[in-house]
Parts: sequence; structure tokens; C-alpha cells
Amino acid sequence: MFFEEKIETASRETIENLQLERLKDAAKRVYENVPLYKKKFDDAGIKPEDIKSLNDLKKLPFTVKDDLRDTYPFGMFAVPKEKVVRVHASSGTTGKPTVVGYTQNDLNMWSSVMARLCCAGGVTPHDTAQVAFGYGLFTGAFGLHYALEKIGAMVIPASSGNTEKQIMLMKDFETTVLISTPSYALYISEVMEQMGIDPKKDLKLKYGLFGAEASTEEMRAQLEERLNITATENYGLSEIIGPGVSGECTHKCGMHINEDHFIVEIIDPKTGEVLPDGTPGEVVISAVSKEALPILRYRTKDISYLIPDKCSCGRTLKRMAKITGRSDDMLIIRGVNVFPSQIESVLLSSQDVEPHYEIIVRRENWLDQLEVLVELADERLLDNYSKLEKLQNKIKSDLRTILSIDATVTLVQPATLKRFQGKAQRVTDLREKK
Ligand code: DLL
Repeated sequence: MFFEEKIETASRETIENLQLERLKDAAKRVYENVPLYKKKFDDAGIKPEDIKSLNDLKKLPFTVKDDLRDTYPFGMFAVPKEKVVRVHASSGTTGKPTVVGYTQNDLNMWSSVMARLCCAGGVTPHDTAQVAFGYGLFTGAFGLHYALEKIGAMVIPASSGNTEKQIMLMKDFETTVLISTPSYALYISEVMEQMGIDPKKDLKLKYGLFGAEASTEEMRAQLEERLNITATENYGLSEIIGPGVSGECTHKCGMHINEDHFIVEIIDPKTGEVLPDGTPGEVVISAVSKEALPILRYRTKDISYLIPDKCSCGRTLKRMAKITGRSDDMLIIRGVNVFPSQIESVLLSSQDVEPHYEIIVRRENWLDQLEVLVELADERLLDNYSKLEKLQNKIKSDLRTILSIDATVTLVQPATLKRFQGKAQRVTDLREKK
């Protein structure tokens, strides 16, 4: 099902014309209303009128998270405060959050682009959707909430946490769509098992729309099996809009970008040079139709690549591949680039361990050491030393094949590692930062 079929299936020419018109307008608005952009443009020797084609986008300076921090809280808003009707914020690892604002038109646009992604993921007006993202300054819950209402689905604003109650609501209200982070969905499925609830028999779940953190194909397979659903994922970030930048259709072959509002480029994170479709690099996004916070060329640090071919669902909007990691959560261990997602895919391909894990990096005697803690699926394995040793060696050797470095694998008892209700935090880097 489409939400705005005309644009979702539009020709490349129509999309690009719209992008150019909106880009010119956004460049003019930021230059005139946001002092930081005026300075950035002036420093780069560029004027909004210099944008004549989409190719000129690459002449514009980048925007980074520190720009928002430096102008905290509202310094990058392009409209007077009385036009702003909502703010959200994303928590930084340190200090003040990054604040983002929306006019009424921005909120309308947000719910429409997100509604497109919900429809692409299978949601219809007949569905009952349980939003298990935390309601608050985080964009996840509100972003999905208004989109689902716009489609006409019945929304259960459950928020995150209180997992047994979530499951009770799911059963009693006959929830058909679960909205959460993939790691929380996994935890929900585990609690279901403990409560003796079998999704196949006891629930009406059909779809899971997951996002807000990276996950692997193996994780999707687990979620689909455990919850008896079709799982799709969607992507976004507060600085651009929140959820709603891109999302998968049920063909699950990349996330369709809402290109009429968000222009996505892939750049080489070292040189800043724009890379061709199909080449992985850092995702850079321009939110060209936003009124309150029209951000141009925002460096997301997320790693992906563009897929230009037409999808069999009929949508012509370009897709972006699953995010494989962030250029800044990439670990460099003994000189080797390691993404947590690579470790996850090894662990999830084993039947004997659960998809809960922790990654610890230490420096001992000037040498980086990688330890992976992983939970056994079945307690009875603990009584069988030779089987345990075999399993440990198998994971070690699979990790060595994929990462080209040795890791210590520590198997721990079932249900002992930390569970997450929001975004999972699985990496602890104990090395001294230089
Ligand atoms: O996480 C927005 C969102 C909410 C997207 C709900 C999807 C669903 P932030 O809190 O600002 O916004 O975090 C943005 O989360 O730069 C990525 O690193 C990561 N992220 C979001 N979606 C995905 C995804 C929301 N599907 C940051 N895959 C982004 C991988 C994701 N990473």
C-alpha cells in the first residue's frame, strides 16, 4: 500500500526538479535567517544564487553535530520562536542535548513521510499498532505515533519498558504491529517465552517496524521467527526530522528514501568527496523542505550506500542499504576496523547462543584485546564441558575469519547480560582515549 503514491512512484525527473527547487529555497532561507549558515556560505565563497543544478549541492559546506551544540539551544532555527510548535532533543554522550524544532508544516510533513514508510512496511487502517519507543524528547515515539494515526491505524502509545504489561496489552488489544528498537523487540520476545506466551497461537502480531539502531539480517531473521512477524526497518535522525528519512518496503531490499524532502549523498568520510551510487561511505543529508530547522549537508557518521535501481514494490524512490555502523563507533583494534555488526552476525548464526552480547575492548601490555561476552541459549550446556569448549572455539574461529583478529569469547549463563528498552549499548571501550 502507498500513502502518497504519486510521489512514491514519480519519475526521476519529477523528483530531481522538486529537489532542486526546494534546495534553492532552503539555501536562501538559511543564508538569510541563520547566522551560522551565512558565515559558512561566506567562508566558502558561495551565495544561494550559485545553486543552479543539483550538482551544485556539493559546493555547499557541511553541517556537523557540533554546529547544533555551539548554537544551543535554538541558534540554528530559521524561523522566529513563535512559529515553532514542538521541540525534541537527542541526548549527547556528554553535556547538553542537541535541540531540534518543528513548525506546524514541519509536523505535517513529518507525519506524511513517516506514514509512507509505515504503509511500505505493511501497515493499513485495519491495524492496531503498539508504539514501544519511549515518549518524550526522543523523536521515535511521536514520529511513529502521528504517522500511524494519519494512516488510520489504532495506536497504543505504550512507550518503552514495563515489558510484561506490553505483552498483556499486545494480547488483550490484539496488537498487529509492534514498533520499537530491534533490541527491545528481542527482549520482549524473551519475556514472552518466560510468560509462556506463544506469538503464533496467542497473539495477532503481523508486522514489526524497527529502527533507531543498527541491526543485522540475522537479527531480523530471529525477530521474524520469534515474534511470527514480517520485520522491516526504518532510519532517521533527530537533526534531520527523526524517524522518516527512509524505510524498507516488505521486499526488504534497502530503505526507500523520502527523496522529495531529504537529499542523501554518500561521501568519503576522510576527503569529503561525493561517492557514486553503490559505493559505501558516510551518509550526508539535506533536509530541504523543513521550515524551523532546514539543515544542509548534515554529516550523520552513519555508513551506507545508495541503491538506484527500481524496486519491485513499484516505488521509484532511491534506496539506501542497511547502516553497517557509524564511522565513529567503528572500533580500531590492533589496526583493524571492526564494526559491532560484524560480531553480531557471527553470534546470531549460532543456534547455541542467544543474540545478547557485550563487546569489551581493553589495552593490555600495549596490545588491544577484544572480548566478546555471549549468552548460552540453554543452561544444560554448562554441564557439558567438551560441547562448551567446541562452541567457544567455533565462535572464536568464525570471528577470526570475519575480523582477521583473535577475540576472547566468554560464554555466560542464560539471561545474565544486560537487556535494553531503547537503543542497545553493547560496546565498552576501556582503552585510554589519546
Ligand atoms: O533514532 C530516529 C529514529 C527513531 C529512527 C525511531 C528510526 C526509528 P536519534 O536518536 O537522533 O534519532 O539517533 C539517530 O540513530 O544517526 C543512526 O546512527 C541511528 N539509527 C537510526 N535508525 C537506524 C537504523 C533516531 N535503521 C542515529 N539503522 C542515527 C541503523 C540507525 N542506525
